[in-house]
Amino acid sequence: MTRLSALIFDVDGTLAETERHGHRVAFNECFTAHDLPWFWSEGLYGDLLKVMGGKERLRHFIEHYHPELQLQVELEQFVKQIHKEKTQYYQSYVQAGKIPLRPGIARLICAARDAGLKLAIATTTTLENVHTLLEHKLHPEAASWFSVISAGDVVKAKKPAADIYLHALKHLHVPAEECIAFEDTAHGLQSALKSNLTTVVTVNDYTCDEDFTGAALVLDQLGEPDHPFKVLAGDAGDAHYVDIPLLQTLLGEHGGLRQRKTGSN
Ligand code: XBP
Repeated sequence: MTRLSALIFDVDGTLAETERHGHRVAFNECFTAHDLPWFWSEGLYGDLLKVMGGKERLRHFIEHYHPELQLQVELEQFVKQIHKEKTQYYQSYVQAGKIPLRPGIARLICAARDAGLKLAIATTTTLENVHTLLEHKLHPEAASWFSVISAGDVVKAKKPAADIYLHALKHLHVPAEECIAFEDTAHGLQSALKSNLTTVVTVNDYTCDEDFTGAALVLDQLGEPDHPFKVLAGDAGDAHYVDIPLLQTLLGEHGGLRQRKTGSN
């Protein structure tokens, strides 16, 4: 049976619920600071989330909702400046303890370390946002627990392109067949599947209606011993929370199926 060697985590929506009350609020605070008459409601932000990447999302918003602005500013410089300031607001929220890790994340990461598995991150957000979240919400040294943190502009094509997961796999020095990825969006799942990764999805209230075809397991959250998960798709056997034995079983079942489908051995 294929050995489980590494876990690869998405960040926003997977490690923590960072979008609705984090990035969205930070963008709005930034717009106010610049006297821009813009407000991203929770509903509008849900639509804008279809565009991965904060800079790409802001550029999409301007091009589609305020095209006239493109003639008034140097767009790329404007987007970079707003995004840089937004990142500072977002980090202040994390540092103030406003954005907790999702259930099961700290427990599973510690269990993976105890089991000698490698850890990696594959995310669209910035490297500094990942460090801030890990160091404030997991452990001051947590960033060093990860063999590789593939983040943001380290690749040109954002999710659903495979690039960010392929970057993480390249620096992990572990074959995709020995890894499991964790995601929360259909875009993220597609990126992981294109990288031939067995993937566990934990939905959130922005993504619960998305198409997760191809995921090994779809859950409401990773679960804790006293807070069992809800299985939305796939087979978790008798498990009530995600632990290393369940992931090893999933890899054996799903990883083998993927190899037979792709003819890779
Ligand atoms: C989700 C994203 C990110 C965040 C905002 O990333 O699309 O862009 O919404 O972060 P993940 P930035 O791959 O972790 O799900 O503004 O730093 O891009």
